[in-house]
Amino acid sequence: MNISGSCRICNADIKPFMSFGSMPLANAFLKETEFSNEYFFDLSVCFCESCFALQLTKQPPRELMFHEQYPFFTGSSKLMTKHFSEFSNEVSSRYLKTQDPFVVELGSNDGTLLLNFKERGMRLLGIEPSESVADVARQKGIQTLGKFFDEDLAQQIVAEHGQADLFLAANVMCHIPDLHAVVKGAKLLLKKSGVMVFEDPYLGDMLQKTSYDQIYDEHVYLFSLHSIKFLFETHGMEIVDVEAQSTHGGSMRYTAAHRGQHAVRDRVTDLLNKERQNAVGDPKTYITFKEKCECSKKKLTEILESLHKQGKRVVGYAATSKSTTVLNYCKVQPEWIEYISDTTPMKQGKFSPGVHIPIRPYEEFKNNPPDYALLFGWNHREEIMQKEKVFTENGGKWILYVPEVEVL
Ligand code: DWN
Repeated sequence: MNISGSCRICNADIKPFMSFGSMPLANAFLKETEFSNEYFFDLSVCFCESCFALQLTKQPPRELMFHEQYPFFTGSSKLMTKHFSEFSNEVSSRYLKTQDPFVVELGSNDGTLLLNFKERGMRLLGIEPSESVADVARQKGIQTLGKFFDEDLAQQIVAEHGQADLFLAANVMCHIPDLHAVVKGAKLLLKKSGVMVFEDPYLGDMLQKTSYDQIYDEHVYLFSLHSIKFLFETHGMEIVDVEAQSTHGGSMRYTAAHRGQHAVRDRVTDLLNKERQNAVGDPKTYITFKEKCECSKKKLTEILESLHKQGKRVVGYAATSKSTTVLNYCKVQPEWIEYISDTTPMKQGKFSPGVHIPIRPYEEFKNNPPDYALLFGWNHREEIMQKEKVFTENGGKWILYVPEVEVL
């Protein structure tokens, strides 16, 4: 833990404050024949006291994480699909008032968000390097470039399509180590009146809920508004609006614009003040966070071990990326969890990264319910609890670990 480096956003010196140990890639679900070649890296996090960004000490190469086998499809959650429909309504009425607007999305995944703009007949373009999900978007008629975004790509897009009115990114910015290249690209891409609207899991929520499972290979950052403000101001842009979202366990939606082109909403200053009041920039906050993670780990493993000894059937619910951090950090024993139920065909029949718990279709959970379900998809709690009313009414129990470890 004595490695040090520079903050990727503001270049200040940073040092790791917490190690999660050796970790596989969160979405590298694998077959039994692949166990011996599994990729592991040391997952540790640093906090930048200067711009208030939490970040990974090291991130694996992006081509190992985002490729033609990438198994996360945005459309797998009904509530997220609804969220993106509402998102499109809000930004359209607020920012797309010109004739023939052009909308570009960074990390457009399976096209769930862009489809809403397509239905309004707007010009649009997706940018998505993971071919598995990009292909699904193309099947919906959404033109998608299978590339990583930077200044060069921004220039190519402008040359071919003209400048954009709206540049979107949902749960994408926190995955990109070189954000300066993205913001330089956004500046080129956007018209003078254009805006970039993006949302990502919010550092303040992660600290408050001890949702340490937001930390994994793909999430190179957990942002505060302070860090995002610094980033955009470095490139002559500014943050003009922020809005808290309940999605993905607590996210923040940021709106960035060319400096001086849009009024800055009061809630930007309000959130900056709140972050200072909540000591988001205080190193002591991160020592407390680390202690809370260790406590959560201890409580969860005690429950799982005890249920195993009692012969209870425990099944994981949703093979989320986040579950990889929980299972490996908590050193969960594969025999404690019978399998993980998941609705994504690409994950089914494979094993969870690192711990190697089988992933099975949701129908198994439904047809032969276990005694306990360990809710790895806690961020979809409302949707899942609604769907699993019968399981709960029949005495099925839920194990939760965010914000507290508890059995319901
Ligand atoms: O940032 C990211 C977010 C947006 O999405 C990525 N790095 C990857 C991914 O994270 P995740 O895998 O933790 O996302 P979710 O949305 O919490 O989990 C999705 C998984 O949960 C899918 O495999 C489908 C599964 N699921 C399920 O089996 N039953 C989801 C729901 C709602 C369900 O009812």
